Amino acid sequence: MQKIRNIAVIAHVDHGKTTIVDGLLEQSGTYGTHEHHDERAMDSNAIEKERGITILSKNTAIRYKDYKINIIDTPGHADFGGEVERVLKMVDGVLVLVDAYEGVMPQTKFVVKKMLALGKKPIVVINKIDKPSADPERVVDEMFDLFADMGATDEQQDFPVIYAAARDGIAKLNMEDPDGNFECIFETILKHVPEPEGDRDNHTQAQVFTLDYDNYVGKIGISRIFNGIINKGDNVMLAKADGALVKGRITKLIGFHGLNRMEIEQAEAGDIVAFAGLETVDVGDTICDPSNPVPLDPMHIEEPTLTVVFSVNDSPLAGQEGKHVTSNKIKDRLESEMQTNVAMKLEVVGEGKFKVSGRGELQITVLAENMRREGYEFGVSRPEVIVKDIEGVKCEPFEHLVIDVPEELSGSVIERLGKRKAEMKSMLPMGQGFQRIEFEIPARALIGFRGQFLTDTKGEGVMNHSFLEFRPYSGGVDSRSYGALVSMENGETLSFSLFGIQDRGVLFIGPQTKVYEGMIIGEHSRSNDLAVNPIKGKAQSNVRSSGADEAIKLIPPRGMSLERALEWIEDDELLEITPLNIRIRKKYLTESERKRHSRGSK
Ligand SMILES: Nc1nc2c(ncn2[C@@H]2O[C@H](COP(=O)(O)OP(=O)(O)OP(=O)(O)O)[C@@H](O)[C@H]2O)c(=O)[nH]1
Ligand SMILES: [Mg+2]
Repeated sequence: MQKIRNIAVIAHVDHGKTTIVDGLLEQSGTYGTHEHHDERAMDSNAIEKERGITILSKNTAIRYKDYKINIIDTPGHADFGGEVERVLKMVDGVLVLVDAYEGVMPQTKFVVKKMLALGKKPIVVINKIDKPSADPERVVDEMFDLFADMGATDEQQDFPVIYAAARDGIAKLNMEDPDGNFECIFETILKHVPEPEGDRDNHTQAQVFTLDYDNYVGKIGISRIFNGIINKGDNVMLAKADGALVKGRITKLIGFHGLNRMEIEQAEAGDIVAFAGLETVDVGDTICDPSNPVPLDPMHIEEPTLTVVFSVNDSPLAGQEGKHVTSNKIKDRLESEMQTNVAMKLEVVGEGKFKVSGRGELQITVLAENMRREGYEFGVSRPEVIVKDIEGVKCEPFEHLVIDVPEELSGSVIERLGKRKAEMKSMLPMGQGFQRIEFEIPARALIGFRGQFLTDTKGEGVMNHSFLEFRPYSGGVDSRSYGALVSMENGETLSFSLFGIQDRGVLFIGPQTKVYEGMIIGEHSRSNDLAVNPIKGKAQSNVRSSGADEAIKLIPPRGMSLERALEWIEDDELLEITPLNIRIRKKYLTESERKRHSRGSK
């Protein structure tokens, strides 16, 4: 048998998971001497790189002494929490990272809870000890309390601790020790992570935890082999979650080493490998021995909590900027997304309308962003939470919200959240004039809150939330407090007219921008919508004004990113997303149509 250790790296967002994996690759000598690699190399796709976050969990393998260590880097953002749970089933130990200043955050709780429940052996890494505000001993205490609160076994509670500055490649077992390298991490893994159970002489059982797609070989399943061996060319039985057994053949077997994947001939119990050849493969399926197919426990897949409707773009500017604009194209693209993204669901709800459900706004934004980069053009509606019936009671998702705010602002933030039905759970001083306040709040009330919160705290506040549970529906919550500035004309904006409008609120666009009737060009400073004319030129006069034009000073518009716009819109509004622009519009473009429909709804 090969000597193998399988670990996952889990933590709250940004606590340094991908950075530490980088260091483990580097310091184990897995990167060849001439191999070029980027910082945080595991964040390999374009959106991950740009945003500096991990979206998909990814695995790699390193060699340390005569061991192979399979490492799975997981996403820390709450929207991708479902992945973490599946990944945890594939490993025997975990590195739980926690920021030496921020301490236990919502997603730390979420992942620790899952990890403990699955009986995994944790190694706690207190990361970013180089931060001037770091307080490692406090954070160790917080982790100890968290484990105790979440019902850790004695063995789990007795976790080893490593102090690290992952970015600088530094680690040590005691704060007092001089800075060392990652050797202590490797050694702790070998010592504390159990060796994989199972045997290569048993009947084959491998479970798929992630899917990938390749244009040449088709669907790829990444799986952990729990028993037996898999050879390239093997005939196997695929046991599906619904109990069906499907025959198939492994046409390609792929092994991992550092950032590379290579074809291999054979793999055995304990290892993590990818394979191609089974087109119907899904997450949770078991590859079995056809002579004795015994499926492994199915995997729990998190239910979606949020939906939006993707639709064919029907704005007056439709079809001018995108390559793929038809209902069929959009449908095909969404369907192919569902092939590999098990956390999302798709439903056709009408002519050119598709309901897409997922775990949160970020997950949906990432899909929309990928599509616009691929040349798609489409509309997206306001996110809605999924309300469901649990034993006759109407329930909605609730979230655990943690905010860090300057003390003098905490009053106003608490008041604002109170209006949104948040229940305050605790308040703690964090040092440097900051307070940490925890709430439980309906997910519905969080839609649109981030923008408001950043404005209220002048960008100084930090907020984090993660899914808690479904609870009885909490009744109506406040929506956006400001109306929209809506264009009443088609054409191109002029500085002169924008200048006249900018006192009415905050503009989202600048001059020489294409607009149409019903397009939203800004936020009104009052609660009602206001129709404005952004294309009106200056009245012609015979007298030459001396430099009047130069006197026009426009306030820079508020850039509306996809997320910001998605959070901002109301039920009667839509986003128009194209490869070149993100526009905000009214569903009904003319004022008379809007009047008619608002009357109808009352
Ligand atoms: N000061 C300091 N910064 C660090 C350290 N380790 C990581 N960082 C920084 O923290 C940021 C987040 O690091 P990542 O490795 O992307 O964090 P992550 O946990 O993978 O984040 P997600 O995958 O999005 O959940 C980056 O800017 C890193 O450079 C450290 O030891 N000290
Ligand atoms: Mg990461």
